[in-house]
Amino acid sequence: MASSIRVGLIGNRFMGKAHSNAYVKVGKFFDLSLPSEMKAVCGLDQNEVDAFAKRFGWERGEVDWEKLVAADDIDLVDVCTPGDTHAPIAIAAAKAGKHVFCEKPLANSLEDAKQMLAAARAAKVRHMVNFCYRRAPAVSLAKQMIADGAIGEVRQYRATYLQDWLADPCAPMSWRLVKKVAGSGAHGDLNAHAIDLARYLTGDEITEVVGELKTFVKERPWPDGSGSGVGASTAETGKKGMGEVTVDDAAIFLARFAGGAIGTFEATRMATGRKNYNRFEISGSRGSLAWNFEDMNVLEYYSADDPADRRGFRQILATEAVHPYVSAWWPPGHILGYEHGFVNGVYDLLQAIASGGEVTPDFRDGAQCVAVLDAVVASTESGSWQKVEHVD
Ligand code: SOE
Repeated sequence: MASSIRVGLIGNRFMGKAHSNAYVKVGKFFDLSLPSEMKAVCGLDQNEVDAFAKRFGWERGEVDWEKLVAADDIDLVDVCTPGDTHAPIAIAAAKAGKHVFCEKPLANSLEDAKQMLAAARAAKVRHMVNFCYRRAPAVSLAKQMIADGAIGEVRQYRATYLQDWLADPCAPMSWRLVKKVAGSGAHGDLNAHAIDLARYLTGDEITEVVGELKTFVKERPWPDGSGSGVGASTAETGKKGMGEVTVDDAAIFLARFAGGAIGTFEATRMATGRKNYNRFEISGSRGSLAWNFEDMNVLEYYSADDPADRRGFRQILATEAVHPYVSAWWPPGHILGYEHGFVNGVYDLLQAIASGGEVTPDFRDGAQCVAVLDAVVASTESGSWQKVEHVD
């Protein structure tokens, strides 16, 4: 029996920071069955990754992910790289007998996602995709309430995920705008979260979709390294002049669920004024639930079973010790933020590794999400409803 879970992280940008912070915090706030050890972090540049390792407390910095994945002192490989590298890294890690944690979307194609799932299953390792919004206490609470029947039968699911960092046509190029690297744009980046939340919350599968992907700004300047924000991390390419945007700026689709519900999904990086407006509203036969990440501790709940003269949406502040994950954190009313979703997720993963138990969302969930994403793309091309492949 191992005495700790030794982690190797690949990627030291936005997600690399969020995951590093999670490993720093998890053992300080949660009681872990086995402690985790921050062994190695891998990046593109040795000086940069060494500085990153020092800052976050990783024992060493590396620039060769194959070496990290094969290392004897690593039990869990955490993949925080762009989508085109998820499959080779995760498959190599599973083959080396390592547990794998991977950023979303799981892969840029369903074929890759299925191979990742097969490799993880064959190696009998734990596998998890980081859909971080599942672990916001208000979202976990919504899941429990739907399962308990609080809103009756789910009839309509509405998801809107709105950002605006590409609304300015001069906003720079980045890997996120290159199809070969990112797979797709707002669709894979944001609709992936929305699809995952829909599957998680309803416990149902999306079986058919029809949609539209749109690119409004078709070329953008390569960055000079002076910018900041989500899209400003491609200076290392050294590219100059204008670059071609090969992904969507916005993606919308309609969905049919196996259980009879219908849904609308909208993702965009062009919604001026909206920064990370990840919202769902679920209408059921006996009530509704609504949530918006921009006020992430609040769950809105309407019950048709309330007395007729008292009905109305109530706001549940999900900061009580009885709410999911909250007892590990602060007293009531002391709200949680973006980073807590990552810490809560890493806690669940480490506990599953320690116990040998299941953890979700796993690679099957990740692959099913990619199946929905791909079906929407196919429907855009065919102009008609498309069946979503079921991943076993
Ligand atoms: C950028 O669009 C981004 O950081 C996504 O990549 C994340 O998954 C999302 O949580 C916030 O927005």
